[in-house]
Amino acid sequence: MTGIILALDVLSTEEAHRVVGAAAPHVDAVKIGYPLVLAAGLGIAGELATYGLPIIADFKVADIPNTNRLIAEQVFAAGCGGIICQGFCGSDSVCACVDAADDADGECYVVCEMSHPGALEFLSGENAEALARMAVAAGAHGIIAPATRPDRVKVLRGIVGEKKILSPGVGAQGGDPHAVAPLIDGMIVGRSIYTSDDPAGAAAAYAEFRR
Ligand code: OMP
Repeated sequence: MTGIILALDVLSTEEAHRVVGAAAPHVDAVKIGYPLVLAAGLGIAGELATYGLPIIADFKVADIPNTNRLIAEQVFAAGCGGIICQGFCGSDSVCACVDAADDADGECYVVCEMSHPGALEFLSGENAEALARMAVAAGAHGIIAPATRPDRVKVLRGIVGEKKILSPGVGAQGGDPHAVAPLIDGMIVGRSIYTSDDPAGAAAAYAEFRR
């Protein structure tokens, strides 16, 4: 099953409602992060939850366990159903997010390999594979892996088994949705939907990957 996850990196409450109001019937979850939350406040999570879609907080949490837990608790209390954390701080830091997610009946996803070219400097190859193994051991609900490198998603799938793989990098970053769709559980799509004059139509263009 591949779902479409709308990456809502817009910069105002009004724009957030305009895009989600239009695109909601064509997507399966909404991902919010620093751009929107710094502009509109964390309360936007609860507002967007009224559209009936799970809200994933992409704060790429990367701190000591205590701080990670405090961040994650705020995220779930605000109405989010999922959180994205970094893995490179270690398993205790990841476990803090996983525990907070479990307590809230939510989900925690660990970034293993990123989609941009700079990821090849540190966040790919053996490092990414070690992060994926750690994410599984930590009880994470899934990982983030790059749609820009389907071959790498395949390798990481071999490590995480049935865990969810959410994958950004199609559209504006040039990843091929056809290549990655069979390998993943969620396709994260941002600019190619939210910069469109017709966000509903732009989101509907990904319908063939929802199955
Ligand atoms: P677009 O490139 O506009 O489709 O947006 C992609 C979204 O996925 C943005 O919100 C990024 O912050 C996020 N993202 C990546 O692009 N690459 C990654 O490796 C990881 C993420 C993420 O964790 O969501």
